[in-house]
Amino acid sequence: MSKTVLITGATAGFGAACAERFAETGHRLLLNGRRTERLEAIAADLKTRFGTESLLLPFDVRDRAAATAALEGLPEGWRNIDILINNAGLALGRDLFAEASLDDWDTMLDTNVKGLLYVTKAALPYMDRGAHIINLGSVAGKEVYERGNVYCASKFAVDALSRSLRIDLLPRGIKVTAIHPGAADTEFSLVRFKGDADTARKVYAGFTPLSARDVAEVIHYTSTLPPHVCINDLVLTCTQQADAIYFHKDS
Ligand code: NDP
Ligand code: 8X3
Repeated sequence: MSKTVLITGATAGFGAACAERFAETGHRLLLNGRRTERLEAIAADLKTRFGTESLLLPFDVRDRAAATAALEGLPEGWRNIDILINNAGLALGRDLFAEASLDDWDTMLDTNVKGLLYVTKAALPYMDRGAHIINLGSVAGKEVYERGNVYCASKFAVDALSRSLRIDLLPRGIKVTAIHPGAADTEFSLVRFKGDADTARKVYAGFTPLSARDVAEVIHYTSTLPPHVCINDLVLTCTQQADAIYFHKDS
């Protein structure tokens, strides 16, 4: 059965890969991100390849009013969301606490935590029994690492919110899954290191990281289980990574 899937941060990385994966399996898409041209290109490509119906919701998840207006403004026929993938997020900087930028901290907390809250609150009126919320946490939300400070805190918050949302939504029969990937080669490090491609590339040197597609496959899998089965919490890493800190790199 075709479902309606709302994906935040669908212009790149896991979000774009999820758009493709859910399109391949016949679902229709509500695509969010700030870069509208990318959303348009992705929707056009998926339409051509899979006949996918997409509706674009280009807003900044940090903007509470915009999130609410976008969901309240859903046209007739789109006002029922089966799957919400709260994926939009970022790290900015990898600095010791004393040296880190307050602006970076604000952006990470506003996007990764408050953005997720705003979108979820705005989407819930359109989610019925059997719907599914999938939040992107991180291994950085399971263990902290040096210079991870506020990014880790934001992902620990995603972990806590996923667990507490699951409890609060039990009576409504809405599933909540938190997915916690390890290192994955997307635009994540380019964003984190503010366009420094050399530093970004070095993050993935000496091991084979997850790809966006790997993560999208797992996210998609969690959405295919019978109505009475929910994967609550799932950590996935590449085989050369054990947790947020330990890697076995090629010599
Ligand atoms: P990318 O940088 O490749 O993609 C991030 C996406 O988030 C983009 O589509 C971007 O779109 C969107 N986004 C960022 N800020 C906003 C905003 N304010 N409003 C709306 N959309 C926004 O990163 P990934 O795909 O790797 O990351 C996706 C999620 O997975 C993030 O939450 C990240 O923290 C998490 N994660 C990533 C890991 C990794 O190693 N890559 C590992 C574990 C978790 P646009 O710029 O167009 O708005
Ligand atoms: C992204 C993975 O290890 O860079 O959440 O924090 S890590």
